[in-house]
Amino acid sequence: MTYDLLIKSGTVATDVDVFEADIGIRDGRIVEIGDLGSDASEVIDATGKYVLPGGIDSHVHISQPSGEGIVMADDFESGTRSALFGGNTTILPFCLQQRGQSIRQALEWYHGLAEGNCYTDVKFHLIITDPTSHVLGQELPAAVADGYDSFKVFMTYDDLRLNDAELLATFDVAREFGATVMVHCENEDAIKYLMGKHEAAGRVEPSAHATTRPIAVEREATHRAMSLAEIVGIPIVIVHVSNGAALEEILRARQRGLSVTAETCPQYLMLTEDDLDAANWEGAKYVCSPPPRNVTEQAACWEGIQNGSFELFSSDHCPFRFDSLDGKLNPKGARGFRHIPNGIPGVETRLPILFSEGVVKGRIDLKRFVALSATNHARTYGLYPRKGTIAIGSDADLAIWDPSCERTIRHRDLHDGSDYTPYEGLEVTGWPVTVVLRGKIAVRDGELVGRKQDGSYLQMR
Ligand code: DUC
Ligand code: ZN
Ligand code: ZN
Repeated sequence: MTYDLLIKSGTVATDVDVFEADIGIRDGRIVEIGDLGSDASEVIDATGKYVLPGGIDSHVHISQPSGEGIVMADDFESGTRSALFGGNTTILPFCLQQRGQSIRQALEWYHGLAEGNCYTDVKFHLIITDPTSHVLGQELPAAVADGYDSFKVFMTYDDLRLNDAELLATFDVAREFGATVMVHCENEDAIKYLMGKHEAAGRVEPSAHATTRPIAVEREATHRAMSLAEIVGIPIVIVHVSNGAALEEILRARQRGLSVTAETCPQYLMLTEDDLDAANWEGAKYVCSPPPRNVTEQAACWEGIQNGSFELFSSDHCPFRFDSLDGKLNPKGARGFRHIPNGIPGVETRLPILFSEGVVKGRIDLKRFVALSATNHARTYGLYPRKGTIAIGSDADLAIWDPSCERTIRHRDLHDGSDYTPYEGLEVTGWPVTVVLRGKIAVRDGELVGRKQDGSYLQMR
């Protein structure tokens, strides 16, 4: 047989081209693209379907320690299974260095969780919370040399945040050893000030989460993070941008010559702060940081998606259960917005939402969809051209989309470990019905055929 797997007669898209073709796969790689006959061990008829690069979600939280008594709803098994059903073949979750912990300890623990439990390929980002001189001088350079070459730093959360001196020092290591830095931009002192005011006024309900983290909190921190990057002389990734003012800061920094990659997420296109007002404390379901804004900011984020200001569209999947003591409704028995764990599920719905709201509604074309969903993630985090495109020699990571499939999003049909979706009842058109991971069918016509041992850790160096 010429091919192990042949995908016939689909509409193939990359970030630069859309064309009708067959794709021939051997030994997990794409070996030919064109009019390829039928000499294959297995043939998938993709007539009327789109054949796209498997999605890469470069912002996913799985099994991340989240404070005493609070537990993330997904481990690697459920998180990667959910990702797979949403048309993804690679995810990039975060390995958190807890304060006092060495980077190696954090990596060993996280690899132990992932090993043998992944339906998709994975590669870790580090979260640096304790940049001691030993960490900066020895541990981080060694980790980068071993291929852990992207890390996230936080400007908010007491147990995660770095101060400006620590940001500068961490950026400097990234510059020297060639790592990519992602920044969560919110001004913690301003948030604390507003929390104090709210609580003094008796405002403790979920909607106070949004009003204690207004746009200025994010805009100021975005400006500061980029200024510090400019001073050190490094490119920077600003993650989960929620509004037009922060995006304007990014555009201005780019005009000054700084290399800034910008990411936004489904919640900033589809949710608003009004969702946090839902009755019976259900507003907690939408608590994430930065918080959802309003329809004007949604429009600004759409514009950034349409004109290419955003290179990355990620889920920021950070799942907690709603009705659970270790989750959002009554965390550890406590009530009050400051106790609600921040983050929402979305790894499975990211691409169907972008496809339906973006491609089907005519806001973006298929090429931009591919760029935002896969190619730009691979380029930003060093996976391209092995991942993120359809080309000879690339891994055969493919999502076959039925562009006319109509579905109503219901949590009961999803595959994550949470007990709700923020998008319950949303009607979408288009769904990834078949997913291929390195030449192996993992989801066939909506049915799981892959195994949790099939995903690999992507060791790129
Ligand atoms: N930041 C994230 O990146 N994800 C969820 C929560 C948060 O604050
Ligand atoms: Zn963040
Ligand atoms: Zn996140």
